[in-house]
Amino acid sequence: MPRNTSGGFTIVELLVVIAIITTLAGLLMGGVMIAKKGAGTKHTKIIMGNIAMALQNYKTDAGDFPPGNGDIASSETLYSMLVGTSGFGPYYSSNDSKSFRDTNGNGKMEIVDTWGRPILYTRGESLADNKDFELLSAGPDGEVGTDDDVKF
Ligand SMILES: [Ca+2]
Ligand SMILES: [Ca+2]
Repeated sequence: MPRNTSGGFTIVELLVVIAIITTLAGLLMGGVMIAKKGAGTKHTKIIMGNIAMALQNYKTDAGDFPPGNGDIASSETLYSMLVGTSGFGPYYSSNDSKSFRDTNGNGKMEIVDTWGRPILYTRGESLADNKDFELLSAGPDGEVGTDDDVKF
């Protein structure tokens, strides 16, 4: 292959450099994505911690935790019990308008995770480890039952 003697780059050298830059940029983007994912999960855990605290306060006043079986209706019940002003509430509030959404469009709000999906609430004997309740987020992929789910 003829070598460029002017001190510049040959096409091959240029292609190699471009390939290296592309790879590095890809790695960097991947890192940013992972960091974003991690931040979202962390944020959702903080939301769940706050809900758990609100649930304890609710129980102190009401005598028991709200009912819930992990479906979206239970998320709506959770919202109305914690964010609603009935009884001694609200037990949970947020200045962030993205904290609450009506994800299924039935006019009843849910408390949502970082990705805008409802935080699922289960209360009952079916739970392992004698937990009083469980909070579940589908995580970054939006699917329940995968590795990235966030649980409390
Ligand atoms: Ca709803
Ligand atoms: Ca998931």
